Amino acid sequence: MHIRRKRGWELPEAAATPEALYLSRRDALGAGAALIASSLLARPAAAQRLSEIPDPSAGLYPAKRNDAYALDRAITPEARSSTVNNYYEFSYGKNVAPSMTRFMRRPWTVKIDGMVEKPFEIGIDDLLKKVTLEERLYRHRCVEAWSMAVPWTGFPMKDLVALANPTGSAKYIQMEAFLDPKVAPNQRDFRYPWPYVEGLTIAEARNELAFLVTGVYGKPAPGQFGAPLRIALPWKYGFKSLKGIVRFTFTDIQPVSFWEQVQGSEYGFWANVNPKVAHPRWSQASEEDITTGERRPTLLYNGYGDYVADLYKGLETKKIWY
Ligand SMILES: Nc1nc2c(c(=O)[nH]1)N[C@H]1C(S)=C(S)[C@@H](COP(=O)(O)O)O[C@H]1N2
Ligand SMILES: [Mo]
Repeated sequence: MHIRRKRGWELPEAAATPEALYLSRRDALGAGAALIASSLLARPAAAQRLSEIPDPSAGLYPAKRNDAYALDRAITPEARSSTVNNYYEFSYGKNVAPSMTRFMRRPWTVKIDGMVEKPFEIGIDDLLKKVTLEERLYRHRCVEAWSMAVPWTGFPMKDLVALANPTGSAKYIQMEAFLDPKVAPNQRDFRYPWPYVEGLTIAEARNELAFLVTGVYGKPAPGQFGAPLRIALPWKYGFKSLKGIVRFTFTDIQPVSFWEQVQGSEYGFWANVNPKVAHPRWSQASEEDITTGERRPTLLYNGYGDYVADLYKGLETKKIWY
């Protein structure tokens, strides 16, 4: 089958190039083979060989599953969760991977700055040496009212907070995604305030559920899931779980997140899941499974209240739902 590069996102979802090809395409670029990549990409056999170029972190997978986080439903098949994504830097549609041809997972440097003992930068593979990866099954609830269940691999956000060693005056962490319009086509769209920014209180970041994600389905994460570093905050609407993170800034000022800047009347800082608080344009009472189409009632804090409700004691009547 000949798939011309340009046609990737014109194809119907079912006919799009399988994930393996995109993975190997990025591996090829990562290995500095950019010049030959475009000719190889048209030929699956050659791409197959390129896929043998190892991800530098591949040996860390699969990580041991932490059974504390059980699901009440089946894991969403990878074929579905890897083709129904939100990643506005690359596409405003849901099939994002075909728009990620220029994305590279390495080199990737993470900066830690602001109100910390000593600001520093660290390469993702050095960061991975300082933490222990584990697998967790989490449900994910997008503010658009769809849901999925995914086996993330990563490490607790509290371990990163410990490495950062924040000063006593830090109250929040601002998290920033990469900015590179050469790689991410929509970052040339000036209607949006790139880079994508999100924030947490330090108490939220230290909650055991806050999970920095490097892999999914027992291997390094494909680009559309936010490789090589994203966060999973399963009690909050999905837009808080930013992808492509390059910076954590500790601060005493509440961060103004991307969607808050774009549409502050609809999206705020807290964004905790609550079935009783409707989005201004639609109900949040139920959610739709992206694979089965099944509708289920939305649960307060997306069903994770046992872990996080204490964080919001006394704040329940405030604007912590959007
Ligand atoms: N950098 C960045 N992170 C992002 C987004 C985005 O557009 N850019 N979309 C968010 C939204 S709205 C959701 S629902 C989740 C989707 O994650 P998934 O594609 O892995 O399902 O990513 C979140 N993180
Ligand atoms: Mo979302």
